[in-house]
Amino acid sequence: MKITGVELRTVRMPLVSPFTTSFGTETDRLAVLVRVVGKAGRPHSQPVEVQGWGECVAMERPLYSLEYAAGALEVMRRFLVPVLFGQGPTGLGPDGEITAERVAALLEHVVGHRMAKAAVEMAVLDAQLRGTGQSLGGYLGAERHRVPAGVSVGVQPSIRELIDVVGDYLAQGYLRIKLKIRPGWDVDPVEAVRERFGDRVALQVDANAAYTLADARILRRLDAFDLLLIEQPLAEDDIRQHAELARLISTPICLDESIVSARAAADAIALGAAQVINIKAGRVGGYLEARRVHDLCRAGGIAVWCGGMLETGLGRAANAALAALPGFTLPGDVSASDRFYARDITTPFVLADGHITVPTGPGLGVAPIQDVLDAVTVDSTWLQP
Ligand code: OSB
Ligand code: MG
Repeated sequence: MKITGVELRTVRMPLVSPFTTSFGTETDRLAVLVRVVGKAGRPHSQPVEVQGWGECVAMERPLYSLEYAAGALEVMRRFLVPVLFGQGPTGLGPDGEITAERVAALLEHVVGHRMAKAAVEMAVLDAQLRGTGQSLGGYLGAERHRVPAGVSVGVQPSIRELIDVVGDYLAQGYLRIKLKIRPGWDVDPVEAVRERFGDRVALQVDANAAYTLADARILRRLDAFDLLLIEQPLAEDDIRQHAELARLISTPICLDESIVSARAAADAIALGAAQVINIKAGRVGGYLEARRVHDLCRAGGIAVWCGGMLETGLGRAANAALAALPGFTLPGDVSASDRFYARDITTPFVLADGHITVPTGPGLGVAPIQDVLDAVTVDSTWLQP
C-alpha cells in the first residue's frame, strides 16, 4: 500500500460516569484517532483507494504512563507520519510501498512513544486488511467468535455505592469484576464485595502502581479473598520488587504498566515478577507486538488477558479480536460500549450472555459513524506527503 494522506483527529467523549483510579478521575475521554488513506496496488488492475483507522490509547494527562494525548499527536504529526510518506531516515524503497508488518521497524529510531506508534500501525493494518478483505481477528489468529467480558470498576465514593455499581454489572452479566484499589480503598471494598456477592464471583484488583514494598502487610491481607490476581501493585520500574512481593503474598501478581514490550514481558516472567500479564496493544507499541507477548506467554505457560484503556468502538473492536487468541485464558477488560459511552462513535459493542462478539468484517470490522464522529471531534489535522 502507498500512503497518500493521514488525518489525525482528536475526539472528546463524555463518560457515562466518572472513572476514578489511584492516579486520578476521568470525566471524559480525550483520544487521538488516526485515519490512513492509501492506494492498494493489485496485480493486473488499477490500484484501489483504501483507508484504515487507528486509536491512540494515550490519555489526556500523563498519569497512567508518560504518554499523553497532545504529546502523542505531536509525535505522530512531526516524527511518525512523515515516515509513512517516505520522509524518515528509514526509506520506504523506490515504490513507496508500505505494509503494517514493516511499520514498527520503520519507526524504531523514535525512542518510546509506543502508544503513538501503536495507533499508526493499527491504522495501516486496518487499511491493509480492508484492502485484502481479511478481518483483524483472522489475521491475528483468533480462535473464538466471542470473548468473555470483564469490567473495571473505579474507586467509588462509598462502600454502599460500590455494592450498587458491582451489583448492576453482575446483573448485566459481566463475568469478572475488577476493582480499582489505592491506599485507603483496598481491603474494605474487597471484603464488602465478597461478603455481598459471595466467593463464586471472579474478582481481581488493580492498584495502578499505588503501593510500595513497604505496604506488603496490607497487600497480604488481600490473600484472604481468593482474588484471581492483583494488577500492578508497585511502580512501573519496580520489577525486582514485584518479584520480592510475589514471595510475600499468595495472590498472583499481574503486571500492566511494567510490560512495555515482549522483551519486558520475558524479563518479568524470568525474574518471577509476573504470574499473569495484562496485554494492552497500545502499551507495547501495537497489535503485532501484543501478539508476540501473547505467543511468548503462551509458550511459557503464563496466563494473559486483554486490558482496556476506555477505548472507543475502534480500539474495542481490535481488543475483542486480540482477546480471541487462544492464550487469553482470563476474561479481559473488554466490556460493552455503554460501560463508558452513552453514544459510541461506531456501532456499539453490546454484552450478550456475558460476552462481546468479535467482529468478522474486513479490518477492524467497524468504522466511525460520520456524524457521531464529527460531533465529538475537537481537532483535526490532514497531513500529506
Ligand atoms: O490500569 O487497566 C488499567 C483505564 C485507563 C488506564 C488504565 C487502566 C484502565 C482500566 C479500564 O482499568 C479498562 C477498560 O477500558 O475497561
Ligand atoms: Mg491496569
